[in-house]
Amino acid sequence: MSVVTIAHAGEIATVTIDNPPVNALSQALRQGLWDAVATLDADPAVKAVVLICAGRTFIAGADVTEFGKPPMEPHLPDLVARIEGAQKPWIAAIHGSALGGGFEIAMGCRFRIALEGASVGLPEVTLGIVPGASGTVRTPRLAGVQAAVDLVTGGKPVKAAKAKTLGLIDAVVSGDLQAAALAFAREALEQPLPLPVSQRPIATPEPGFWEAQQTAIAKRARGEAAPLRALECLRKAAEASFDVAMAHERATFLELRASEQAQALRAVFFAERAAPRPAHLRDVEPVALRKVGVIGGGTMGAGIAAALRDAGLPVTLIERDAEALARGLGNLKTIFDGGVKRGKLSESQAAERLAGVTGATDYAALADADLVIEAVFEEIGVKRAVFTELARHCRDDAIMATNTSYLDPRAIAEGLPNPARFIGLHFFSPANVMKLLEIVPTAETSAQTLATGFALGRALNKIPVQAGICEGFIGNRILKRYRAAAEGLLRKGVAIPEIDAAMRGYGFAMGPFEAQDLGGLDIAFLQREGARAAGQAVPEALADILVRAGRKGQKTGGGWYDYAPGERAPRSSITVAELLAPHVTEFVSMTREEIAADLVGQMAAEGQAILDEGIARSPSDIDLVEIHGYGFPRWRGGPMFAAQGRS
Ligand code: 3H9
Repeated sequence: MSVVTIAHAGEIATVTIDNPPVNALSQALRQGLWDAVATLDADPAVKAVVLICAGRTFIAGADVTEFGKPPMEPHLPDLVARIEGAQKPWIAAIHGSALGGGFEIAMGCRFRIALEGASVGLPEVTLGIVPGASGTVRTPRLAGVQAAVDLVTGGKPVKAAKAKTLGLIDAVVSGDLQAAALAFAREALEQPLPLPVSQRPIATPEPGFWEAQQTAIAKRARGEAAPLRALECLRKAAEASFDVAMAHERATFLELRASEQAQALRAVFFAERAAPRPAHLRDVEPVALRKVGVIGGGTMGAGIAAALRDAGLPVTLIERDAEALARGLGNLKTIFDGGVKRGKLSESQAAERLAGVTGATDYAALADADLVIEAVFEEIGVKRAVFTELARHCRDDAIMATNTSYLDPRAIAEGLPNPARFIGLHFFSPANVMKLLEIVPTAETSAQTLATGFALGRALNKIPVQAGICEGFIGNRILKRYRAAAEGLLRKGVAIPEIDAAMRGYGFAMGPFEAQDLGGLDIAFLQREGARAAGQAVPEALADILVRAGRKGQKTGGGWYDYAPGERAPRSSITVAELLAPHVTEFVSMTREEIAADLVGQMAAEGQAILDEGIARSPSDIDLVEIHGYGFPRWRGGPMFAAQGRS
């Protein structure tokens, strides 16, 4: 079947695009639309054209799978111009999302209407590029420079109602989109037509506008190229002619499309979409999840319960006594109240989320749970006791998960009557915010249990990644190597602030030492001490020296840095320099680039070991773990992508 079909309703023609899954602008689709313009221009009976899409969405953008290949005719900017120049007015009828090239096509139309719930946007910067078919040139003509800057440099789509307020669309409709579009078209034909978007003027912004935007965006972008290049294009649109701005945008688009950042972001884009549905589980039916139990209402348990509630799942929260339960429910309330404060939830939504949590101190309350996630203290005896209770009270087919981050899940599952339904589900704190979910099967875990872990990941809108069993799984194992490597540099005489600055320069929000000061040095210290007590040969870390000196991070007024009371700004510490001096054996000089290359290289080397041992299934899984769990800059593609790029 053709991806573009034409139908007639009186003097209005409807062009329907049907190019699953998301009506991306493949060459065939561009050609189909190109030809449709000619066909309809040549048909004297047609007075206006409605452009509408089949399936789940309007055009979601250029076909990203074509980005690695040479551009093929008809080029998108030419197609947008052709639609705008058509002899009959075109009306874009938008449902789902009109994104990137999809919204650019819509801007080529004389009118845009959208269903309530639809959104429009220019997410190109999230792919390391700028809009390449007039997004930076037409958007300010429709909505002014401020809205255009927000839309294009931020990459975040806006909902129909806001799009209407901004002038990006002409009407928001409900019900039958096609009928609404036909009615809109008939009415529009009664009025004089508005100017094509390319012919509209752009109001000149206040003096200093561009400079202020540049400063703000550079700060936010932390080395990511596309947002600033997009700003440059928008400025050109405001200051030069339409044609000059178009040429500038196209050249920038083509240059960035071939850049390493864009390649990295494309790889992440596809890895993220592949992650929730791994090929090896394609034919395995997950267990239906209707009711979930969470054991433990501490930071982690409450975060997990909140994530489940955000996904609409009823939750039973179990704590050991009434007091702990009250604390756990209080933690949940704090999370939802925070959502209200940040404008993410209404008061009534927050109340509804909390009302969906049933607190209990008796495991019998879990009799009808389909899945139970344990999030209690990281101590093997405590965890085993929980699973003994679960085995007694849960249904035989209920899935039992541990949220352990460092313990061996096999040891936790020992003695369970039906180990096929046991699995590790490692959330990251705060669990209702962080996207990463490490899914850790044991040898006994059934395919159905594993598939259910992924189904949960999808339901919670997480990035699920399968990990094998080793200390720290994928993410914490790499973190350990990263920290050890950073300490290695300290031993060679590289200064703490230099290392942190190098990693910030690379694109992390924080360097390794600042991050430890924020999170606390004691957790990893206690793990090392535990391993030592169990007879393992764990070498002395520099962090151990600090913790023994009472320096556990910001919470104790000092860790790798000193902190003035009530302040979070790190200050170099003479005490730390003195404590560590005996361990500094060399004085090497390294540039920040060399520092970052060294540390990222070590992360990648650990990643390679993890792959070789079969702990991770692919390099892109490791990259997703680092990006979504550890703040690795997305536009670098992850340590494995970065290492591959260097070789
Ligand atoms: C652009 O437009 C540049 C222009 O300015 C200039 C050009 C000259 N291409 O996300 P989902 C696939 S840049 C190819 O799970 P949802 C995706 O891989 C583009 N494929 O669906 C997946 O495949 P599979 C700007 C694409 O319902 C399937 O579709 N546009 C594309 O949760 C379903 O995807 C964007 O960045 C694509 N553009 O969400 C929009 N998009 O089933 C990116 C998706 O084989 N897309 N696929 O795994 C989205 O944001 C979401 O897909 C959308 C639907 C919100 C539309």
